Amino acid sequence: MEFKHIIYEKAEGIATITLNRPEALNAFNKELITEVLQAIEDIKTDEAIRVVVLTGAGEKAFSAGADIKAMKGMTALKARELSLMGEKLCLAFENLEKPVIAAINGYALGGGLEAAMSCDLRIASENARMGQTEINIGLIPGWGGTQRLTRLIGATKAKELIYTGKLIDAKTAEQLGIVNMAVPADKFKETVRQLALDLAQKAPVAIKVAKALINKGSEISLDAALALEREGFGVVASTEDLQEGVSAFTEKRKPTFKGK
Ligand code: DAK
Repeated sequence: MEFKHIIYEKAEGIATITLNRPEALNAFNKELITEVLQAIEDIKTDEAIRVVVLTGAGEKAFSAGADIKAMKGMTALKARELSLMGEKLCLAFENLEKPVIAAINGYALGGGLEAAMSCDLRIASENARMGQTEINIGLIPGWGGTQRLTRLIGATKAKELIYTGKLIDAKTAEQLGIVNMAVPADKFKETVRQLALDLAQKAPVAIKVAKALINKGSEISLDAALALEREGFGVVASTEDLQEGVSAFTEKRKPTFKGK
């Protein structure tokens, strides 16, 4: 596949999507979003891919958000199109039946943070800076930030970040629960790689079902969510991978899961 605005690589069961507009701090324009969506379509059908890493090119940014320059003089119809594309992008990561790690290597601002929050796990380099900065240009988060940030960290802190538009560092993001881990810059790439390799070895059906249950469960009553968990548990319990896991445990060896 030929791409201009992303770098798309596949190795060892891991697909890496690198947002590649470093001259604009990897800001999302229409072309960039389109290419990410194309890569996700490929990931969906490639059974060898078990885990996805999303990151930014260059030393400075994961993504500085939606392309502010492209907004100048934008018609209502174009703005609507951009809004829909951003929504689609975030939902594509959220609904992908494989785990997605956002490797936040620098600024993750506005739509950049919203994209990261639609991933399953977030690892930040200690030099990363994050914020819902839309308020500074007279906007509000438009790709799910008011909802996903609030669900991650609660209304009190979400309001503080969204109303002030301030940037926070990676350690603060870790304390708030926006990222799973803040890692020293020199250990960042290796930490992301090891996590991705670890997830790539896990049973794919179990991860897929767990992801769906966690994502959907927060939107419904506990009773209904527990019923879904029971059904999901039944599905996972019927896989060949469970039998492999049990055999490997008994035989004191590492399991090899096939996603069946
Ligand atoms: N868009 C376009 N270009 C950007 C950009 C962005 N979001 N952020 C940075 N750049 C560009 C800069 O313009 C500059 O390009 P040149 O001027 O050299 O051509 C280059 O990247 C390097 O940036 P700086 O020179 O500014 O670098 P600094 O280190 O000095 O500052 C910074 C880094 C991240 C603090 C600063 O660049 C900055 O504040 N950037 C803006 C970050 C931001 O506010 N992001 C949130 C964007 S709002 C919508 C739907 C959704 C959204 C909007 C509309 N519709 C439906 C219409 C979502 C909005 C957002 O995400």
